[in-house]
Amino acid sequence: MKSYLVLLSCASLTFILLSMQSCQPKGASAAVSSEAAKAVYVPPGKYDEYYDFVSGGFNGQLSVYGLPSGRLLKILPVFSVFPENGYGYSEETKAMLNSSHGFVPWDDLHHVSLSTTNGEHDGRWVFTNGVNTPRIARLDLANFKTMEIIELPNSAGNHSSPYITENTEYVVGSTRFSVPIGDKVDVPINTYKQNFKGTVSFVKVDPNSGRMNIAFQILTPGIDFDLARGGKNKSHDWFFFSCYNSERANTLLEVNASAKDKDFIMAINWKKAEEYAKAGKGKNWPVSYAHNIYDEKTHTATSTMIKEVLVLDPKDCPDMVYFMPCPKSPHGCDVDPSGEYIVGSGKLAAAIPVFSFTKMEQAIAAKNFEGTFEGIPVLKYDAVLHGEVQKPGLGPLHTEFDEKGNAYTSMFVSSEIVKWRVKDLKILDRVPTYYSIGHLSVMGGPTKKPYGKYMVAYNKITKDRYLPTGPELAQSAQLYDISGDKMKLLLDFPTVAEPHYAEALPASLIVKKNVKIYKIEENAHPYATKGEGLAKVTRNGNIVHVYMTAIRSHLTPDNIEGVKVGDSVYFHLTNLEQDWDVPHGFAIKHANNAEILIMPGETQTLAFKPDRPGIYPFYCTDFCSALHQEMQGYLRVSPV
Ligand code: CUK
Ligand code: CUA
Repeated sequence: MKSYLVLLSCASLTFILLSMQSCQPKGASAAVSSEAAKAVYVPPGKYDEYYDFVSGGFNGQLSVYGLPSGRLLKILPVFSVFPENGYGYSEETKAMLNSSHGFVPWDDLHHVSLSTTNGEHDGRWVFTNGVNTPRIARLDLANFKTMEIIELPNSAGNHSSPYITENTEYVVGSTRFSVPIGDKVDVPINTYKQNFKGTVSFVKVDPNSGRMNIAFQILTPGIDFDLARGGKNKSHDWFFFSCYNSERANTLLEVNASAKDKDFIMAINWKKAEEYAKAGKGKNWPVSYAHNIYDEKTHTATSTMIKEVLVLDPKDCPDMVYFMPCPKSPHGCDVDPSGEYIVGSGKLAAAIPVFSFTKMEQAIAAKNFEGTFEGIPVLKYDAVLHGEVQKPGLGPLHTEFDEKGNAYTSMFVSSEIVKWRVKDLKILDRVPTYYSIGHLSVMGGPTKKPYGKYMVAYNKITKDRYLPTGPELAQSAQLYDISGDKMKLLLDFPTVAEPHYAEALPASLIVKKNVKIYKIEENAHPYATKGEGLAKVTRNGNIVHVYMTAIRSHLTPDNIEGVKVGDSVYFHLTNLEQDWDVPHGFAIKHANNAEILIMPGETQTLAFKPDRPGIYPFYCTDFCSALHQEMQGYLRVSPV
């Protein structure tokens, strides 16, 4: 009888989901005020106010937009190879995509975290997560480059990541797909409940260099971790994670993982975890994971394989992990600017629960538990609840905050954003999104001091918003003005692949730090050629190194002979320019590879193994001057 009811409610939920998707709010040309165009217009030659870093989802990249114009400025490769600049193709960048499973040139990038100091944006780094091969990347906002990628062992489906603590002490990773970990990995799938587990990784970030290393992992029961946020102010020492599938189903999750009324928000006291790690409460597990670092002096990435990781088991570490019951399959888990309120968003719940950090501390002190789950104390729902936002809409997902004490929650199923007041949980306004919004992003929304002003909806479904482009439509974002009482739609702009999440920051935080060129005299690449007169070709066995230079408007050397079929030829191209915005590119006919793009002062290498005799033209691929077409040359390949 019970399971029949469950099936019934799931069937009706599926019905709601399907019917909502087939009858989105009507009127693609919905109300936009005549002021909207003015509000988003950035005159030619003027800059946008905000940089917006938008995840590319299944394209594994990060795109950079200007706001409020919605202009696409750049695509930054992170977890995927990128022919535009040779990322993952050049000899220097291949190591960035190395993993314990070898070269993995794709991932699913969902989330973005901008580094903060004392809870406010500092404009230094952006962290992103790779979901599929669990990884975390760090990009530097001075050069807009992926500088570091660290793989997370003992995990699968790194979804609630790369969220950060207030001072960027840590960036976290987690396990969405529980898997057998440790030494027993080949087990029947139906032994999920006994054998499947996960970890939460706390990756320490060096405050000066930004370098990451996994400080410790915390063993978690076999439930699915979805999203997370670090505490602020009084909750500074804590991290909160949403988790679903506390049923621990391993099949038909849409039925079996939604059986229970409540799942959990997991609260971790990371300060305490640090102490336990220091006190030797953890165990070093033998594992293998890659740590890839790009060095800006040598313009080269190196990959190191690390062989163990420190794991803390909550069983050995009391008062470190707690569960707060949260209705029903929570997705979003967000902390307000004060650090007092934690918002869990049950996708299937009728209300939005808001938890109080103060009450949580009191409940912990009073041991006000309703029981334990896998040995971890479960606090009483009523004891930790600040209150519920009633009848917010259908399918609450994510919440962000403005500077005036308001919260904004995305509603996937009813395709809208609901604005409510944190203090009294009163709903103040609602506005449709086109269509089926996932995340939303308020300017500075995850920080201690939100800027407000604009909010962007990142939508899962586009339907009729743009000119159709075949069966595959562009994904879509929408910009809203949130400066007044009512939210106002200003602009639609298409995004690059699926924009799960994004975070924006004032352009003024970055512009000053922006690297313009690399000084040629500081180039420490082992094959750098620091002047045209130094260009040369060397041979060692069947390895040929071409030390080549590029400067408007010639490549040196431009006639290369003496290469034989089967040789491994390395073109090390140094761009001798010392002017801003004069890259040169390089490609050679038939190379089973991409081009490379070399910034002023930089050296990059394209490897080529000719398989037949002939004359192979090469040329500069980036239009660099009136004589760009003249930047070309020939490689002669002779029979052995
Ligand atoms: S998300 Cu990854 S499924 Cu709501 Cu952060 Cu889109
Ligand atoms: Cu150099 Cu085109």
